[in-house]
Amino acid sequence: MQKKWWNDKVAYQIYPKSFCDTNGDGIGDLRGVISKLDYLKELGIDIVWLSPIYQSPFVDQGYDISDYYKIAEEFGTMEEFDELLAEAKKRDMYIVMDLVVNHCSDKHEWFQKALEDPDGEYADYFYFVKGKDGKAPSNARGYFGGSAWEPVPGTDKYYLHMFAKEQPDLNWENPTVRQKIYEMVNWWLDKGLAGFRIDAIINIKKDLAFPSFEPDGPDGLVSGVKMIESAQGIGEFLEELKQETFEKYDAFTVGEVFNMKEEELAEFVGDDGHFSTMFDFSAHELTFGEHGWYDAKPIEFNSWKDIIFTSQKKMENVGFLANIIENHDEPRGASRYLQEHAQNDKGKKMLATTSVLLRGIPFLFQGQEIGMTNCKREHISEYNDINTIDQYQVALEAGLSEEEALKCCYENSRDNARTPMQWSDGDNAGFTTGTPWLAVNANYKQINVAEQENREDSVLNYYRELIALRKKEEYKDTFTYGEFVPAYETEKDLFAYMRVDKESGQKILIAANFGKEPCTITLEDGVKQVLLSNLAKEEMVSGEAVKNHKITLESCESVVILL
Ligand code: TEU
Ligand code: CA
Repeated sequence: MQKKWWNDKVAYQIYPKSFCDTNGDGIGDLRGVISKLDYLKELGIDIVWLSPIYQSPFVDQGYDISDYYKIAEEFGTMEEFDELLAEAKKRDMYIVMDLVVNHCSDKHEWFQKALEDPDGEYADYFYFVKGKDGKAPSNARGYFGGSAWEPVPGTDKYYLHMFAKEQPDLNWENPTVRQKIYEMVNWWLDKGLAGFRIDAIINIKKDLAFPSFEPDGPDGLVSGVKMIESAQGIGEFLEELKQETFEKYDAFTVGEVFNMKEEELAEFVGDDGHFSTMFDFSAHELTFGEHGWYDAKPIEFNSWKDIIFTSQKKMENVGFLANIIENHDEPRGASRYLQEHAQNDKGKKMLATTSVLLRGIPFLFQGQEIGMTNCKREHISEYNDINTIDQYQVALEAGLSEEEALKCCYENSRDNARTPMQWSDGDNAGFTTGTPWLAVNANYKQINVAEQENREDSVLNYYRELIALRKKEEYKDTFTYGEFVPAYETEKDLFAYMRVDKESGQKILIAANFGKEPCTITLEDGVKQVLLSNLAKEEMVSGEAVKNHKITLESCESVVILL
């Protein structure tokens, strides 16, 4: 495997709208991001990914872009963005933007022109397709519910939208569209951007026959994913995109890829892959309900561990995945992956340890470093997310009570991660002096940066130590390139693996007890040092505990040991 500049980096996702508001309008902004760069630097972050900051009507929180060349005025100005780039550079940090090019906003000039002249040039920027027997071309359902087709007013045509109807899909089959996208990507890279996180990219290749399938719900529709899965040849688009843009700049790219065909792994993220890396969503996919959030499955420890181990192993000679426990589309990792007995600081540190030291690029999501959790709401009207509103309806239609449907949202809503960042125990968690666009999580009095900043045993300080350990000169190669070797696999409730550097022979064991009962393991001969311990018990830190080559991990205890 070829070594690349980003291999040993640690990344952090900012959801700008909820990160830090500096002008009191209740919306996070670029000034806010700039003001927190030192905080991120101290945490050990190299790469900062910003969720979309382009001009947008915000129907889907900026994932509906109306002008790719403008900064949303809610967030600030292009000058401020340039300042952010410069400030990041000063600190040896890299800014990565979100690239949303499967679709744009219906308010984008291209779409407006297409509507004006549905037989003209711009109609071909989108999928304007004739209906069948007065109905939509197919029974595909959009990700946010309802038909993926919307009538084009005054015609017998429909336009395709995999997401909301305000997010028309761009026609990648049209070479002019592709050229315009490449131009735009290069324009941003020319500014000094380090790369992109690439949104919903698997959707860009459609099955142009637009077949209908057996319905999978009472609405008579079928998940749009079916149509995407029956499409062939996405690789050509992705290769062209890479060659025309990223490759010329040695940019870092991370794909948001669902439903990839297993045999395409190397094509996607191998040495000459379409992307530098892509997110490992395998754990998250475990909970996918067959019909929606209402039949989502709870996380079961062993399958969770297995699936992470499996994806670690399959990547071994291929490349790197980007490891996450949460993002802006997911519930909070601490609420999702930790059982009740572990939903505390110990558990959060343990989860951090197992995740950050995996092979791959760690991506933290804002607030993860202080252990932010899911957010309880009393009524569906307190949610903002378009997906949540739809899934609530789906749950009701499936016969759930309002209370039950609300519980599904509590467990799955994308708004769980989108509540404002908890900076302090002051008004609105120190996020804004105004009214936040989305209410803060009531637990900000207990969970906030200010409180954790100076408390030695806080989750925040643990994350700092953990990331520093990963980057420490002596261990960096092992944590970056070292092999992933499962350990103590028969110990129930134990999440343990070794990172092994084949060249130097360095071996580091990571072991975490997710269970309620203590767990004793025998260590190999030649234990050298305890590098990190989440409980910081005296005998563990001093190395006394490992002397006999046997250690007992109590519930929620994790250790990192140099062997
Ligand atoms: O998400 C794409 C996507 O597939 C998600 O909608 C996912 O299916 C869903 O969240 C289930 O967990 C990306 C963005 O991350 C998301 O925020 C956008 O809403 C979406 O694309 C459309 O741009
Ligand atoms: Ca603001």
